[in-house]
Formats: sequence, C-alpha cells, structure tokens
Amino acid sequence: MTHPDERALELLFSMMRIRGVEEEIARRYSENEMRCPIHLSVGQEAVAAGVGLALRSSDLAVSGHRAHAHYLGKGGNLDALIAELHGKETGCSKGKGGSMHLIDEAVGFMGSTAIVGGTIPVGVGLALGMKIKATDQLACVFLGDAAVEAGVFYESVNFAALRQLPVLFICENNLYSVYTGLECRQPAGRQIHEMVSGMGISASCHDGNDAQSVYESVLDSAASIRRGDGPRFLEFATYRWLEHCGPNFDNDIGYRTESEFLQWKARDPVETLADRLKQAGSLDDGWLVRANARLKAEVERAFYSARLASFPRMDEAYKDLFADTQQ
Ligand SMILES: Cc1ncc(C[n+]2csc(CCOP(=O)(O)OP(=O)(O)O)c2C)c(N)n1
Ligand SMILES: [Mg+2]
Repeated sequence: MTHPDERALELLFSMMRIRGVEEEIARRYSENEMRCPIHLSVGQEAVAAGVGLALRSSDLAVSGHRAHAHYLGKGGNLDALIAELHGKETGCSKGKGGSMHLIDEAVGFMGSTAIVGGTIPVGVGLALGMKIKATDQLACVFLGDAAVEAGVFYESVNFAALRQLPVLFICENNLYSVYTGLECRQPAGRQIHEMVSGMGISASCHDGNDAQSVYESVLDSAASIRRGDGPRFLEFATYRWLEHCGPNFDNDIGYRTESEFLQWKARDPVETLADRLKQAGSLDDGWLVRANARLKAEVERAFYSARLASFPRMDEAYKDLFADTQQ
C-alpha cells in the first residue's frame, strides 16, 4: 500500500505536470507549429490527477475535447501527446488526430472526440464488453457539464443502469459550455448529480479542486463498481482558467466576470494541496524545486523531439483506420 503522504505527493506531482504541460502549450501556441485547436485544463488539474491515480492501469478511459489532462493523468506518454499536437507520426494517434482525438491503448486511453457526448456510449460499450467477459476492469467516461444536455447521455446512462455495467462517469462541472453559463442552459436549481441519481444510479458531487477528495471519491466508487454494484456518477465542481478554446485568458469579453475567476483562482488546486502538505510537514521547498526542474526538462524534451519528428507519410493516411479491409 502506498503511504498517504506519498500518494498526496504523487497527486501534487501529477497536477504540477499537467499544469506545466498545458502552460507550455499555451506559451508556444502562437509559434504556429501546433495547428490544431486546443482546449486546456489549467485550473481543472485535480480531477484528472485524482481520477488517474485512483484508477488501475488496466481500466479504460474515454474523453472529449478537453482531454490532454485526462490522458496524462491516466499515465499517458508526454512525448506522444506533444507530438500529436504537432501532427507528427510519433504522436499517440500517429499524427492523424490532433489535440481532440487522443488514443493510446497502451495506457487504456481508448479515445477522445470533439463531438460533445460522442464517447459516452463508447465508454458504456467498453463496460458492456467487460461485463460479458467478467473482467475486473471498469470504464471511465470523462464528460463536461454540457454533455448532460446531449440526448445520447440519457440513452447511455439508462443502458448502463439497466445492465448494471462497470462504468464510472466523471462529470467536470466547470459551469460553462463555451460562453454560456449553466443558468442559461439548465433549469434553475438543478443539480446534475441529483438528476442523474433520479435515473437509478448512485451519484454524488465533490470538490473538483481538491485532488485528495477527488482521489478518495473515485477509489470508493471504483471499489463499489468492481464489487458489481453497478455504475457510478461523480460530479466535480471546478473551473477553467483560460478561454474555452485557445491559449488566452478571456474574462474581458463579458460572459463571465473577473471576480468569479479570481474566486476560483484563490482555490488553485495545485497551491491548495501544496499548502496543505507544507502545513502538515510533508512537503518542503527542496522537493518543489527538484520536481519543477524535472518537469521542465521533461516538457522541453517533448517539444524538442516533437519538432524533430516527421509528419505521417501520405501512404500511411488511411492505414489503421481500415486495417481489416486493407489486408
Ligand atoms: C454535439 C456538439 N454540439 C456542440 C459542439 C460545440 N461545442 C464544442 S465544446 C462545447 C462545450 C462543451 O462544454 P462542456 O461539455 O461543459 O465541456 P467544457 O468545454 O466546459 O470542458 C460545445 C458546445 C460540439 N462540439 N458537439
Ligand atoms: Mg463545461
């Protein structure tokens, strides 16, 4: 068993890694070497880190457009992520997917897609396979607060509940769908997790900026799912710091206020955990300096190798997509 302090440091390191990667992507985006749209998770790192560490490597995950953090948290390969953003053949999707289409079976990351809600039934289908084969895996479906407005969400949750499938739904409620707040999209007073529990699956809401709380709630849910108690839905309250799509801050364009952003920023998931660990005497500045140096080197190497790598060859364009028809 991992000692609780060690696990907390792993959570902190994972969040620092995601933050460092996302900020470097933002910093270099204007160089125009990454030609795909980017949806960054700065401010939302606790969910990806907590879920990623609580899952087993044999568990499978799917996600949506904001997936870099989920992929890294699940043990994704940083070099392969950065190469993918550069459209290079060494990318996790062989340079054919870009930021919103990450797939890496080696770490159980089974795909992400730009279509809101598009991977929800894929995750449920993976769980159906697990149930039929009686494995002890679970399928983790990452979704945003807007994905529960898609019809496919209800079909998928209904089927998962009916068949008591081993699915863990992770809903990152960051209050917005692009520029539209929840209050303009869903009836006043609705709590997403309450609505979902009305569909017959166990659902709860947690602090999505507290990596330890995320980790504990996922561990608990995963254990229940593996006991055969059916799907679980976890809603995490969190907030994205940057614009919906792109590397900039956009609090000046009017759809949300600077004061709302500052309130959430004061609850920075990375700082919150670092402060807690410092107060408990489990973290010192030396650890932080060493961790930052290690991360900086890792991120620089990833960008360097991505830029040196080749684009996919033309004759590779349709390979893998139609593997069985080409053989
Ligand atoms: C089916 C569909 N409808 C609309 C869009 C346009 N779109 C892209 S991202 C997005 C917002 C999604 O919000 P949410 O699920 O809360 O995730 P977040 O961006 O907040 O992480 C929308 C509406 C889309 N990609 N697919
Ligand atoms: Mg959202």
